[in-house]
Amino acid sequence: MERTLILVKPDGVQRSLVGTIISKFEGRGLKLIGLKMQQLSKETAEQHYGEHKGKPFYDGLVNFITSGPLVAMAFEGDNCIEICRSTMGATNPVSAGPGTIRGDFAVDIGRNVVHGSDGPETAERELNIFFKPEELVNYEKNADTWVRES
Ligand code: DAT
Ligand code: MG
Repeated sequence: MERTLILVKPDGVQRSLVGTIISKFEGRGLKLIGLKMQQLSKETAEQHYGEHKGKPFYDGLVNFITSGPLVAMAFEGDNCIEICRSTMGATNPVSAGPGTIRGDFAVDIGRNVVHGSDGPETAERELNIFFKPEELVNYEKNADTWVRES
């Protein structure tokens, strides 16, 4: 079963978009299995964004993601990584389609309101940064038969 990490970044929290962003993923029928608010330390931010170390935007990215509280979520379900990425829209909001989170609520690549894991290995690594195994909840969702055929 696929799992993914989603973050409402500090800009999304400050702009009161937490509920709206959670609703976008929930509304598609994805199963929420973890949720918490926290402010990242520089060390945790560097761990999370390690793949971007050395890039010109790296320092700004670490400063931004540690600049205020964020909301971390875990979703579970077949294809949830790709489903979440398409719900988020393109990394640069200038190119994000209308109806996507970034397309509807962002204009700047450095303030793109949401993060989502980009593949199964990344998702596992990132979920481990934000959640202890026991913080991810195992449960049946009765509505799932109305969301997925099988
Ligand atoms: P995504 O967040 O869509 O997975 P990414 O992993 O390539 O995109 O980059 C991580 C974040 O870094 C991204 O959400 C915003 C920032 N970023 C990426 N490319 C950038 C650039 N060229 N200039 C400024 N910020 C950038
Ligand atoms: Mg990424």
